[in-house]
Amino acid sequence: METIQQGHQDTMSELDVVITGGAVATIGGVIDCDVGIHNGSIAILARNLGAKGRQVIDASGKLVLPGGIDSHCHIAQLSSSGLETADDFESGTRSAAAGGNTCLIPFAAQHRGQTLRHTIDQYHARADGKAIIDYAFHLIISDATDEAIREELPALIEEGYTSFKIYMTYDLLKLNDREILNVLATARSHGAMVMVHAENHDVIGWLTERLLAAGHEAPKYHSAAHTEIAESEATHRAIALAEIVDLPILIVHVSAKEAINEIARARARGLKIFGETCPQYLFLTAKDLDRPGFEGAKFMCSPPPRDAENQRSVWRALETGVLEVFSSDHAPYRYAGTDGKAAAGPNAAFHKVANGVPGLETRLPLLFSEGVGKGRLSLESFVNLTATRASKLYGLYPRKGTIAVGADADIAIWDPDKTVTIRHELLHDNMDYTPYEGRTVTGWPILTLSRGEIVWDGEQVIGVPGRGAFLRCDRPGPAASRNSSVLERAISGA
Ligand code: DUC
Ligand code: ZN
Ligand code: ZN
Repeated sequence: METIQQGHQDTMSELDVVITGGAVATIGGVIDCDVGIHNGSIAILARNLGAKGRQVIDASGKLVLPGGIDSHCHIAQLSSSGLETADDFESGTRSAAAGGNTCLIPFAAQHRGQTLRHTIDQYHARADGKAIIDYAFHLIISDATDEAIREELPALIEEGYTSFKIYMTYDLLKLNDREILNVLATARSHGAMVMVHAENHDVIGWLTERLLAAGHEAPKYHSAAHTEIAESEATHRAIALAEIVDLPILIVHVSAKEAINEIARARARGLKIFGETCPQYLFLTAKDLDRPGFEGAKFMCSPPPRDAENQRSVWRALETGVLEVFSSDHAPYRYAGTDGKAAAGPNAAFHKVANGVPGLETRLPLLFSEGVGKGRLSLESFVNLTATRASKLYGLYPRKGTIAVGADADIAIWDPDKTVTIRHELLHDNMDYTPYEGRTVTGWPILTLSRGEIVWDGEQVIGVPGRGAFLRCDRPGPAASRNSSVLERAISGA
């Protein structure tokens, strides 16, 4: 995209960068104005600022949006089964920047036997010097020891790790209900947001055993094993546990109608339950897992893509606000080679195949094209779902996720008319496929600025690895309890 360098001879310059002529998505709505940037922050929103900028970016006919925040992605993560994701902090943030993102919140994943402090140190070492855009961390808690819950978590929350994910399934990650209650109680006392992977472990295990005994090993049986009833049951239980403790929680990667109904019912009863979904539940179905041979493994993730009716339910939940966050759940395991989907063999049984699909770079264009382009979502909803809401839920607002004076100048300029047929060769990750190969979308981010610096110019990622900064998160306001737990009511006799 063309920018004009005005040079230092202009003594009237007081802004480092001015974006002129675009339609700007501000907190007050979409308005035609210029954006003035100074020292990496948004300094002014006004008309006719062009003459004041050392660098002027002409965004006429374009949309000027907050950069995306991808608040659920797995980067440089060692899975519990020992596989490392294909993307590290360099390739992951490169791909994200080219997809219009300016902030990632990946996971620092604890393995059993590790302290949380060791986990955090490990992930900082993986990110240091590599990231092109800014990042924070959610913790994954898989070993809920007394020490981790009573001592480490409070200290880490204080230091800016104010959200964590817990799992109700996966052999080496799952917490039992009592452990979940312990985590929720600590989150409540110290003001953190808990994200829950809600699937019933024993249901999945029981179905898997029987499917395998009947000789059903192909990728498509992953969908059958991860039945949507396992998801809705666990969603219901997670909400019940959160209600007992009196803590808002966020259910991640919601895939199906019944789980959505659980969230909607809880909210109708006045509980603060937040929900997230991902592109795979809008744009893929169980039929994709039934492609010939092992190809279906490319579409395996948990929960799995469902059917057209569930897709419609997920769309409706985004339109009506029942689901408020749209993330990628980027979990990149390559299709070819021995370090990804085929690590247990080229035709491994479904329960041995790494779960996850890539999506850092395609998340925003897919939702823009099918959501904003087809009139399902307003531009304001799109921005909320892909940036603003996550910044609020995870304690980064108002620094991130909004175009407002004082916020970081994290901005994506979109050409709403640019048509792109997604091909993996166009993307910037370290994967060897995209599940969206061949899909045509309209609307694409043509320039990404991170704290006022161009990191993606529409053709190349020019941000230098290491410029991305680690962000300490505040205690998220939406995680505040209602001060009425079952325990407190019992003790006070209320
Ligand atoms: N499911 C998860 O819970 N995490 C990573 C990828 C996936 O499919
Ligand atoms: Zn998960
Ligand atoms: Zn995930």
